[in-house]
Amino acid sequence: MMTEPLIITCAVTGAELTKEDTPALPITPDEIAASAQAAVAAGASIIHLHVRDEQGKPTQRIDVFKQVTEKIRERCDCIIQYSTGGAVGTPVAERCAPLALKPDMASLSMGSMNFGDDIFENSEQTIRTIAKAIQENGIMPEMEIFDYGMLDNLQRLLKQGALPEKYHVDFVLGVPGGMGGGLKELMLLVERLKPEQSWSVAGVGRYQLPLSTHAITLGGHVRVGFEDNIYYEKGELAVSNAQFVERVVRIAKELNRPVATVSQTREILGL
Ligand code: KMH
Ligand code: ZN
Repeated sequence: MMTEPLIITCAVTGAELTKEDTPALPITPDEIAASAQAAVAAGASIIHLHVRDEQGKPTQRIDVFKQVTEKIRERCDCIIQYSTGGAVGTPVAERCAPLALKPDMASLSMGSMNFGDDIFENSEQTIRTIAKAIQENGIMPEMEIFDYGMLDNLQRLLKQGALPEKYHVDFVLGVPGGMGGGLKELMLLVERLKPEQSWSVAGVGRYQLPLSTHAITLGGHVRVGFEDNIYYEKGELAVSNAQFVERVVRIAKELNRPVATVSQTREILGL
């Protein structure tokens, strides 16, 4: 619905990038919290959260998630969504560990895929294990759909009762190894959802800007941030996560789509 407030998610750091890729990447707990705060001040209402250890390596350690969550909460009100994807190769038990902290939301990937040169493993057993931990902790999942067949996995597992019935859908398009990020690809996916199902799109790299605009006009929601894209324009690195959020807010305004506050986001998602 074009009148429904637009939910902006910011994926502030991810697990696959380093400061070598972009010096603006937030890595320490204070950097991540400050970057989240600035993204929220710019208009984001959900923070998709990965954290790093003392060496800057991706980690699913519960103590680090706790510390970063507290730092974000001290700075601003927002919906915090923990990653259960972790980094490629993170064992499933580690991926589930921070869920004990009961964040508002958690991501849940719907299938295995190539991920650049790596393999992002999400066997049915892995999905069931993570889904169970999400459900037991009363968390709202966001289903990460990287490819067309992952919607079939979602339907099948739902029918089998392996997934919570209430969820948000996020299409992550443009990962090398997953589905491309054109409008046709997005339409194929969106047309399979029930009209009342909330969805967002995260375009990777050069797909981020066009897909964000498509989602705004189609009545979907938008995810931006360094996890998915480090370039503001071709050849020009972004200076901050907030810079991406600010652009989405400007486009939404031009297209007459209001931007959701945190409480409106809670209402839309039924949190
Ligand atoms: N790091 C990627 C391999 C998620 O957060 O749930 C997977 C990922 C998905 O980031
Ligand atoms: Zn992620």
